Amino acid sequence: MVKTLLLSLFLLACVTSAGAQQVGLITNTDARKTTSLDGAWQTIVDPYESGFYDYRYQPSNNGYFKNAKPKSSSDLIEYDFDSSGSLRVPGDWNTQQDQLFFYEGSVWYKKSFAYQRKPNTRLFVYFGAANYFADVYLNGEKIGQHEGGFTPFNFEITRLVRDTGNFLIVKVDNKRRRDAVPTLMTDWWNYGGITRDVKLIETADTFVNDYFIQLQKGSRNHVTGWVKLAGDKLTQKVTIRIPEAGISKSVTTDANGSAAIDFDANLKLWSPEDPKLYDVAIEAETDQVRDQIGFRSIETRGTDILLNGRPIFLRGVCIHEEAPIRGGRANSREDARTLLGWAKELGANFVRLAHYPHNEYMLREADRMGIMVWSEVPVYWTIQWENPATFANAQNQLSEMITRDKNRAAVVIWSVANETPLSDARLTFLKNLVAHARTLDPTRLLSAAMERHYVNDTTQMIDDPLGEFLDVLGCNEYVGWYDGPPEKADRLEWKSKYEKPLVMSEFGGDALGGRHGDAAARWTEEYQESIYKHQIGMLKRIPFLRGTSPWILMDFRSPRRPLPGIQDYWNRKGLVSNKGEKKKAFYVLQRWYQEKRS
Ligand code: GCB
Repeated sequence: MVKTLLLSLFLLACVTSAGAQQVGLITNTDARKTTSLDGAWQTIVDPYESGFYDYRYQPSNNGYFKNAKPKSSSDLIEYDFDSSGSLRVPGDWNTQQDQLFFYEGSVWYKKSFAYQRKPNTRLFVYFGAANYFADVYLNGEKIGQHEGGFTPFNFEITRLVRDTGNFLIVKVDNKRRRDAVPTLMTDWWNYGGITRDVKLIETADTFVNDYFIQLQKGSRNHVTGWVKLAGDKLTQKVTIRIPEAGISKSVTTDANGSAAIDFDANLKLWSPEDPKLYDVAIEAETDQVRDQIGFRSIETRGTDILLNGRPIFLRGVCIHEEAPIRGGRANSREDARTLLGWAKELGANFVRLAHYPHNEYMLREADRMGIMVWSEVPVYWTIQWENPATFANAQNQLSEMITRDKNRAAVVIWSVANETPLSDARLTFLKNLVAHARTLDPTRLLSAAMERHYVNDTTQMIDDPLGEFLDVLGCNEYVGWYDGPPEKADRLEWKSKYEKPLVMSEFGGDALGGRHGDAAARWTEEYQESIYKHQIGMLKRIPFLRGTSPWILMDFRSPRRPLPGIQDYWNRKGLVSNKGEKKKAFYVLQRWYQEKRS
């Protein structure tokens, strides 16, 4: 009963997650029959949205989504995709065209394709992400819209698709809005565009829409979850097979296409030392999907974090989705390998993927490389806490993040917010997000980067009321950078109202790679190195500290950082520069992580 309720809540979230779609988000898309729509898309930059609104600012029936062509030489059509420019998908527009570097507004994208759909199949168009708001049209008809720049969505196009001459048109708008998530003020680049892969997914008439297969909370040998079919043959036998572990369990889906999964299994557990993944097959009568899934338990006991029942320290680092070396939004498996490879070299067993859900390659690679992940939604700084639409949007982004990544063993923490100022409305908002995350996924730990404050010159207190609802306390602090000199850390004590583990989710300072000088001189590698040395001294004295993720692995672009010659619109807190050079502080942290390992 409880399980059915949880499942219906989950599916409700999926269905509402992408507007008018008939089925929920399709997960594990790599295991499906897909056709990539990546590559060059024709684009029209539309700062006044005149392809969408008429001159009275009413939505037009005849916008650019019609892809109209003049029928005669006297016909007036003021746009033409085919002779306009093009942009690469996946990719942000800012780093593809100089004149779009600071652009915030709408760009229209068009891709033509042919598709011979086989009988008894369904076709969907799937977007890994488009920042921030997408209106999607096929062959001149609107098929849906999506809000939120960092999570996937799909729309069914079975009935609209033709054998030849299809044109898919997407209006992507990255204008910041006060009521959006994130809101107007952030410290990262608002890269616009279709920033992740786009694909057509062909499925059987009735197909495995989604599934959740993980160890039950608190158990190391009991697998629970569910499977959900979409289509019209909803009652079917579905078999879950893990051949390597000799497991084959069959269930029958109910009239809604759902069945609970529940069996004992003797599995080798996933861990950073041995990131074991099993081939798992989900075999319905009409469709089969395969996945690689790891099994591990994650829980807390007092101030400890337990992985597979044993206390663990999260040796981490924060990462933004900034592409190594070339800059722009990261979007490939190779980007993921480079970033996570640096984290490994640092001695990390953990990364905090800030400040929004990263592309799926990151999670897949983390699974393979044995790196635990903290994943979060962009509920950042000054969200409109009292606005129900803002809450619905945040909740939806949380649902889409959990839906996509809930089967990744690497994910150990979902985080609902970053540095949000205390108020009753904020507490209600975040409490509700935490509760929502727990209904979707009862197995992961919940956290947030919270507020903390000084009770006297040398004592930091963690008593943010949000702490009561979290499993792991997260705190950001910038002692040595925004808060006094690096030596200030030497005298600092940390106190917590809660008997819970703390992850110091940010600390650090800026250094321009290659800039050397006195350890007291800002922007030098020596200053940053000094911050890390004093920080580590302080961190060692916090009795309830169970993890650290300093800010940040690599420099990242930010419009808030204009200082010429030093920042040039980059936040320089990276341990690695945007060009890939390791700064001195990298080695300080590496030494500490080596020590913690042995
Ligand atoms: C923070 C924020 C992070 C910023 C960082 C900074 O506290 O969480 O998004 O980039 O400080 O560099 O100021």
